[in-house]
Amino acid sequence: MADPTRCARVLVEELIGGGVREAVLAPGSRSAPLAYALHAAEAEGRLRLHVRVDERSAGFLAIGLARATRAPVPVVTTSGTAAANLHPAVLEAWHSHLPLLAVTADRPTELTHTGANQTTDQLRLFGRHVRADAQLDDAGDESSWRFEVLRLLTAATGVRTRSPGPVHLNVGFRGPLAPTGTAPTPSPGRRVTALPPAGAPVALPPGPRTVVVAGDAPPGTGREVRRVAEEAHLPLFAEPSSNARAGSAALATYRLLLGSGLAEEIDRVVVFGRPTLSRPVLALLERDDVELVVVSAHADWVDPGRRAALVTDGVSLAPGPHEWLDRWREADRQVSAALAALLTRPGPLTGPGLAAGMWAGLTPGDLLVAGASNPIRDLDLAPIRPDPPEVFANRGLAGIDGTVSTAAGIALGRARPAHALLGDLTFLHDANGLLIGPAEPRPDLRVVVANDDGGSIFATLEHGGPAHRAAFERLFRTPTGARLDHLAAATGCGYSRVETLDDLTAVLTRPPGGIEVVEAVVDRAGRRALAGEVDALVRQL
Ligand SMILES: Cc1ncc(C[n+]2csc(CCOP(=O)(O)OP(=O)(O)O)c2C)c(N)n1
Ligand SMILES: [Mg+2]
Repeated sequence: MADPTRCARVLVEELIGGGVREAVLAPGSRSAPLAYALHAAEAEGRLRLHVRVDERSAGFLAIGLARATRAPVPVVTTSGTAAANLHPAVLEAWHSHLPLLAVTADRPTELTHTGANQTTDQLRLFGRHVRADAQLDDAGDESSWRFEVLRLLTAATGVRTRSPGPVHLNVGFRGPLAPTGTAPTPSPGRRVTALPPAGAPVALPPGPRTVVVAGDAPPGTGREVRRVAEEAHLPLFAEPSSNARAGSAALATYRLLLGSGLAEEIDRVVVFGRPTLSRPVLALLERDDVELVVVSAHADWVDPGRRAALVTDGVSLAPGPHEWLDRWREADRQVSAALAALLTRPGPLTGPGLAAGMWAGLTPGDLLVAGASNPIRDLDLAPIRPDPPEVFANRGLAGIDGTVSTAAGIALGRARPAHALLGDLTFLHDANGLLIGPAEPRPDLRVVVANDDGGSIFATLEHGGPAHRAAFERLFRTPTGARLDHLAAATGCGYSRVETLDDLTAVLTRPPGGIEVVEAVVDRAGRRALAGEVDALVRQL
């Protein structure tokens, strides 16, 4: 006998037993048994529910919650296209090792090919981009419901594979879809324990001139990387979302310094996290004359040139001579001073100027979500400070989608105000992330939009050159002329506009209250020329 209410209650109970504390739901009828079960669990104070109307945004809200809490987060949808809208978040979770649980309601399998409404083949909907999947049915037995949730949570958290990531649970509901009075038996409370921790770090022999590269990584990893580099006196090339971009070893302008003679002296690179931001770093990882050591906590690792000499969980490095780091620091001091002069000369606000202002204006306890495209690359040139904010970014696939929702998830997951720095297209792409109903937990989130009316990163690439001028605006920049003030008004968000760094600093002195859109108009026409000037700074060394 089908018993959707009991099935949904058992599933939710097992999710809670497996550590789920936040859940995201989008509305629909087929998913109603799960909706009621989540609602009941929230009323009992066992989890917190977030309801969103757009499934793509809902998926990225779950991404933000998972990033912030490191716990598994289910996102529940109805059947059909609703389920498919989770695919971008599933891909991001795959590449970012996040325990996202895509829970999709379905018709019973026998109706798949009958032309029934809102019914398609949802089995393996996300293809090879889930770590595990399961097909359940409300006519099944309780032990299989419990077992499959346990199996999926184990796969999602990666405790036995060291490969956390998304999973898919597809549940066929026959009905009745409204609650009936059945109560499941209590969970047997099974446990799956983690694999033993990795052994001692590999001691790297002293001698080769070594640099440390820190790509995107959670805050805990970032702190560890910083410690390793500082203790061994090694130059540290740390992306903003590595959370290692701080302290005495980190170099603000490393991306530029890789174009100097110093870079040729590098013998060995130790890479942590997932570097994606700049061509000079990727070229360094691919160099034939450099020994590459990759440190990864996961089953997979980064090796763009397919030439890593060692892949390991951790390394230890004896302190080397100060001279190597001192030379890099001196070069960084000179290039940083020239960069600061470039960015503070009179004229309109620039993207890198805005990013530096934002980096300087946030306090150590702040949370910052960096959007793809220029914002995160501009932050990657900001001066090093001892105590920067924690930084998060969707670098799994570097999409410009879902970022407003991700930022909301970070703020909600940490129960603290958050800031985001996003390009205008990145912001507009997830405008639905601003739609939050009156009964929902509301984040305190200030979204600073670097508005240059379109995708200005393309102006700094080959497409922005004179040869492609005729096609550039329409094919690449794609200006929208959108009125951000109207959008903020339509969605009930606060709005302000800043034109100077002083305006921005004034805004940043008060904590965000609710969702605020801060439109920062940044120079568009000079972007390509400025990028050229920045790249040329290293030639003055
Ligand atoms: C979902 C998705 N679609 C397309 C892209 C390709 N893309 C990369 S940057 C970019 C433009 C971003 O514009 P904006 O957010 O305004 O930032 P700006 O380049 O102006 O700094 C696009 C379309 C992407 N990364 N993700
Ligand atoms: Mg833009």
